[in-house]
Order: sequence, then C-alpha cells, then structure tokens
Amino acid sequence: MAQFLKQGDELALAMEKKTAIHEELPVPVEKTVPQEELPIQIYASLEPVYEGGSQLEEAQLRFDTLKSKFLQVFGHQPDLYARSPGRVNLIGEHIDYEGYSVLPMAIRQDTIVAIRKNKSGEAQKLLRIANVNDKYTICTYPADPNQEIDLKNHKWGHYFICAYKGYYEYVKAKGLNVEPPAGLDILVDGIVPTGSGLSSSAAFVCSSAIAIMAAFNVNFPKKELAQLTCECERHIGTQSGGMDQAISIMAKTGFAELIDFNPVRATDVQLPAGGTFVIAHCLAESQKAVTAATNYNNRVVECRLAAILLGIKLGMKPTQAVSEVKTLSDVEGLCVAYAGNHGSSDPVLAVKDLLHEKPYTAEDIENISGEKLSSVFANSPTSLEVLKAAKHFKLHQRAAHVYSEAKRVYAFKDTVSSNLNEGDKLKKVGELMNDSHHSCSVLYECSCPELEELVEVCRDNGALGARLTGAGWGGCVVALVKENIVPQFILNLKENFYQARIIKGVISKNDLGLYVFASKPSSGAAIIKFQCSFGSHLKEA
Ligand code: NG1
Repeated sequence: MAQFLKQGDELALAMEKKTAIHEELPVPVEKTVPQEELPIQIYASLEPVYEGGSQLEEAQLRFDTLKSKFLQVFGHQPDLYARSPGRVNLIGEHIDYEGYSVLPMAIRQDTIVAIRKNKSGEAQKLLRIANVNDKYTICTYPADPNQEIDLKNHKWGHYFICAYKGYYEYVKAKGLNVEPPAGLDILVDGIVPTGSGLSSSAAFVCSSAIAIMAAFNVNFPKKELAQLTCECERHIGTQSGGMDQAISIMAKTGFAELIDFNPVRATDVQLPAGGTFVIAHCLAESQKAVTAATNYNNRVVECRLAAILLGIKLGMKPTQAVSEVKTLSDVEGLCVAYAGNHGSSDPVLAVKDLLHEKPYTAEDIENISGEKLSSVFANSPTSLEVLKAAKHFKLHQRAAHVYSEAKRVYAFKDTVSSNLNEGDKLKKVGELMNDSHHSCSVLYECSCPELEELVEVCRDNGALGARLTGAGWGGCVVALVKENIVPQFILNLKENFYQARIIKGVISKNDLGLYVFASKPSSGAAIIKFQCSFGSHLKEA
C-alpha cells in the first residue's frame, strides 16, 4: 500500500511539474486511486487484456497478422501496440454533449494500432497509415501536427490525423516538454463494425492517440486522455460529447460505467444477474461524419438554441444568455426552479410551458435572442454548416428529450443498485430502455425505419427492453434479454429480421455473427509492448 501511495504521489508530482508522465513510472494496479487518475496500463502479454478462450485465440491471430503485415508493408517490426474497444451505450443517448452522465459498457470488439517511430531518411517526414483490411488503402500524410484535415474529402486515415493533431495540441497547451514530431509507420486492425453506433471511430481515435503517446514514451492519466481524445475526434467535424472516448479508455471487465463529465469520471455499475445485452445491427449504416450538418451537429445546435431561449424566458438578459449558455445543463437550475414554483421538480415542465412544439424558424429565434444566428455561432464553422442546411429548429422536442433522458440514466443506475429482486430490476431497466427509445425516436428523431423494425422484432421475441444505441440514424439496437433465452432470441432475430436481407443479398449468411451477438462488459484501452521475440511472447502469462 505504501508503495502504491508513493506511485500516486509521483503521478501528482509529475502533473504538478507539468512534465509528461514517462512510462518508466510503475503502473498502479490497486483500486485506492480513482481509475481516472491512473495512466494507461502497459502489458507485456495479451492475457490480461483478452482474458482467455476464443477471445484470446482470436487476439493472438490478429497480433500475428499485424506483426507479419507490418514487416511486409514497412520492412521492419512495430515498436508497440495500442488497443481501445468499441462500446454499447445502455442508456443516456445524445446527452453527453449537453453535460449529462451516460451509462455505456465496452464491448470486446476493438481497434489495434501497431506503430513505429522513424527518425531518419525520408520516412521521418511521413505518417504512413496502412490497414490489415485491403478495403482501406494506405494513406500518407506529412509528419506535421499543424496540417489541416481535408474534411470535404473524407478518408479513413483522417481519424489517425485527428489523434496526431490532438496529441500535439494537448502537449503544447500543457507546456509539456516532449520529443519533437517524427515520422510514424502505422498499421491498423479494427473489428468494431463501422457506422453501427458502436463507436468504431472512437476506438480508432483512442487507440491511435495512445499509440502515438506510447511511441513517444509518454503516458497520461485516463481522465486527461478521455478529454484529449474527445477533442481529437472533433477534428473530424462532429461536435462529439466525450462518452465514447471516456468508456473506451476507462472501461473495466465485468462492469458498465456511469460516466460523468466536467470533470470526466467513471463509476463502476454492476449489471443485474440473469440478463444479457444483445447487440443487433439494423443494416442501415450511420454515417455520422458525412451527415453531421443535418443530423448529429444539427442536434447539438438545436440544444444550444433551446438552452438560450429557456435562459431568456427564465429571466436572463438576451446578451448574457447568448454569451454564457452553452448547454441545456447550464439552464437546468432555472428550469427546476420554475418547476418548483409550479408544484413539480421536473425541468421538462419549463420546456412544455415555455417552448412551443411548432418548429422555430431562424427568424423566430433571432427575434427573441436579439442576435443573428450566424453571429451566435460565428466561432464554430461546423455549426454554421448546420445553419445553412436547417429549415427550422425543433427546440421543444430536443430539450424535452435531453432532460427526460438525463433522468432515465439515474433511474437505471438507482434500479440496478436497489434492493429489488433481480427479476424486477431487469423488468424496470427494460422499461427505461423502451422509454429511452421512444424519446430518441419521437422527440429526438434520430431513428430510422430499419431501427424501428428491429426494435419491434426484439420486443416481439421476448426482449425486456430494446432501443437504438449510439448516435442512431442507422446502426445498432441493444436489447436486454433474459440469459436463458439468448440463443433462441438470436435465432428468432435471424428468422424474423435478417433472413429476408440474406435472401436479398444485403448480407451474407456467414457474416451473421458480425451483425448480431451477445455482449458482456469488456476491458478498456491498453498498451502492449512485447518483451521477447514474436511468437513465444503471445503465450506468456
Ligand atoms: P456514436 O455515433 O455511436 O459513435 C455518438 C457520439 C457520442 C454520443 C452519441 C449519442 C462521437 C464520437 N460519438 O456516438 O458522443 O453523443 O453519438 O449518444 O461523436
């Protein structure tokens, strides 16, 4: 214990001195220091990360392939590997960017990045990013942290550049004394299905940022990395809230996590026994980065506008509301006070009374706020894109979703830690998931016909609750199913949802396991640095 406290002290000292925490620091493993204060764990073998059984075997194969392909593509071996998982959000959708807590868990599917630093020859000027999947051709960028990302010309390698830029912005902002940029060779292996609402983008950005950090012999506390990687991903043009990066970095095997923001914090949540979460893809791809102006970023802008109007209607001066109110959580206190004066504690009451259901035009909002929307969002090019694309703004509906969803997250957390018997807990949690889906679908309008059909099929086949997960507009459903019916439930989904799509050739029968699977809470990000020659190290304990 004494040694552990010393480790904590060293960590604090390093942060105070504004120096990067070098990996030579012993990595604390006990629980006393909150996990968000700890650096990313470094392992010399795969067992602690991938546990055992078929998961470990699959991981061993992937690392073998990464190693041999790295040699084949770049002519040398990687220095190290970083991995970060995808996630499924159990409840709390589209509220992270409004400052509210969410409740996701990591899934076993992850992205692994193999990396090597080049300090000589032509290679020292380049970032060469290859993929084990031939669908993603090699991308080459200059080794320049100040480069602009060409958002109009979307390339898969851009996600690595987000991490690269974000790392350097972070170390610069912190005044850390780190090595100057060098060339990097990178090989990526991602198995989180893309466009599925399972955070393949965050798994890629987080594993990239951690690989870059480790290649330069640096390690940061997880809460700083969660913040850094959230900012990294904004370089791709989405105004991300931070849930995906936080869970990918801070996840723990066996637990979902309640993630709080400002500051980022993770609290372990033990899920009720007897229930399993089944993830099923509706087969419509959710292209979040490409559709940002009309979908994801549109909702972020609508929430800000709803918050400004609520602030004004609840007594703030328009100029003050425009300059100070950023999220709905900023005016929650005012809404609750309003509700209190009307015999309630629910902020949704203020939304119902003060924002009309009819969509607002830009002019309606400008008349109330006294400021042009183009000036309110003058500093945010991605928000200006939203304004260009939007016909109107559904402020009542978006605010009602956010406040009610934020409450459901705590109701979920309270239910699973209550004294109810496990059966009643599962039932209540299932109801909360159904309510969340209804709100996402009707108020937030982030569903799509395929998601609606799949949610119905899940419920008709015995799910206690089913909802879209992630940003929506395609991607996956998460269904809570009694453990003893999981195999039959998956067979029923196959018959009632996937079979018609297999016949139409949308997916191949052999790939079904990629689109529907049961998931347990898995481990978070890790650095893997093998110490002996390849092949034997994989089997080390
Ligand atoms: P997906 O599309 O599932 O990665 C996105 C955001 C989250 C959160 C959810 C909606 C990114 C990287 N992720 O998740 O922060 O806002 O939508 O709850 O933008």
